[in-house]
Amino acid sequence: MSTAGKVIKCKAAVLWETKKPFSIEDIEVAPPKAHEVRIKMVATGVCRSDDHAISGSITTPLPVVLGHEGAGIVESIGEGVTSVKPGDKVIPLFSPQCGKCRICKHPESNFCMKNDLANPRGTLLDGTTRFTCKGKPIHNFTSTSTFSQYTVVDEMAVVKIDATSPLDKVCIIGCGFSTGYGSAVKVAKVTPGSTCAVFGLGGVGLSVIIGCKTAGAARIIAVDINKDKFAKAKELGATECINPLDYSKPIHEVIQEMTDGGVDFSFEVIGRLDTMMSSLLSSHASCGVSVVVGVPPNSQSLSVNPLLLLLGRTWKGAIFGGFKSKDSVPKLVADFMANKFPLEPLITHVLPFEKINEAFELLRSGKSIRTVLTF
Ligand code: CND
Ligand code: ZN
Ligand code: ZN
Repeated sequence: MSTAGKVIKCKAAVLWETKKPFSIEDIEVAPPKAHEVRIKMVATGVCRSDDHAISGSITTPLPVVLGHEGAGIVESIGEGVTSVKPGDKVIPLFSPQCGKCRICKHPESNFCMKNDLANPRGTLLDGTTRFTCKGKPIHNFTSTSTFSQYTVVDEMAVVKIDATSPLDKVCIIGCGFSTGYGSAVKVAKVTPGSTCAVFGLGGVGLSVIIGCKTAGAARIIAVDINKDKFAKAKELGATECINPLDYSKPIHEVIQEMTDGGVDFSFEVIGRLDTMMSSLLSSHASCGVSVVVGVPPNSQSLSVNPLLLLLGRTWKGAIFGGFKSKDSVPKLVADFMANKFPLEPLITHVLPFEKINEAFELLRSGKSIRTVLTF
């Protein structure tokens, strides 16, 4: 029996308070309004940014359904939706692409002005949410909210993908893979024969390594304080792995000595101010490009001597690997289907959705790269 036009009762992981586990709740998901799409989630990855929202390091209105790295099937569409239809396989887009704003029209930039990331309202575009639980409205997260059996998103925040693609794998194209890979190939524009350093070997950092290798980097220096991450980094293309805890001097000095003054491209993929500075200093003072990928803790700042940039070094950052999401995600899925890059090595655990708290424990303890939750 069709559920279109009806309220759907289903399970979702609700975060009622920061620093607390999720509660699996029975929620109601209202039908999509005009220009909105209701999606039956099939799989979702667990990214550190969701954990930043749990810890309060990213501020977002509560209570909330988190999750931004999912894939699913369109259940129904609101009036005026033209780019997807019921039955389509789709990926929700935490960094949307409205196609009309100044940034969407900019040839290089990708951070659509309709995003709900910079100053989160925790709602859809119309300022309301389609989720309720125990009579209370539950907020959205980053235009996506994938930790629910059903979610509703704005049309600008969802894109159709290849009907034959495996959703339990391509879900990580929704954030971790694309963010890391794009940071190398699109934001830094890593060049053949270059030297790179990647700080942080989680799902995003390892995807930076895949991007550096694809771009033809000659040396990829992987940096992490958890040596258990080194084997996978090497499997994916790292040529050297170093642990800052093994050295008495600052790690940027070690990297400068290893690379005749600093790498061509460095990436911070952890989300800490001290490692953002180490990454910056590891890039060559005159020709280096350093990219901030990790999300820094809420309202904290770095003090930087402008001389660090005056000699020619470039310091930049990007959301979602600099990709315009609606344009790029279907192409990335097609590239995965054509074996242009692997996703399987990044997925170390697959768990049923109900075990979401376990998935976060695996991430926090450094035992997982990506856990994919299946519905
Ligand atoms: P995950 O936690 O899996 O990986 C982080 C890695 O950093 C782990 O392997 C840690 O051992 C390592 N680490 C921690 N502290 C240090 C340290 N002091 N020195 C060296 N290594 C250390 O995280 P993830 O890969 O899911 O995400 C990484 C960051 O990227 C995180 O901040 C997340 O919020 C951010 C991100 C950004 C974007 C974007 O669009 N820019 C999208 N998604 C996630
Ligand atoms: Zn993410
Ligand atoms: Zn836009």
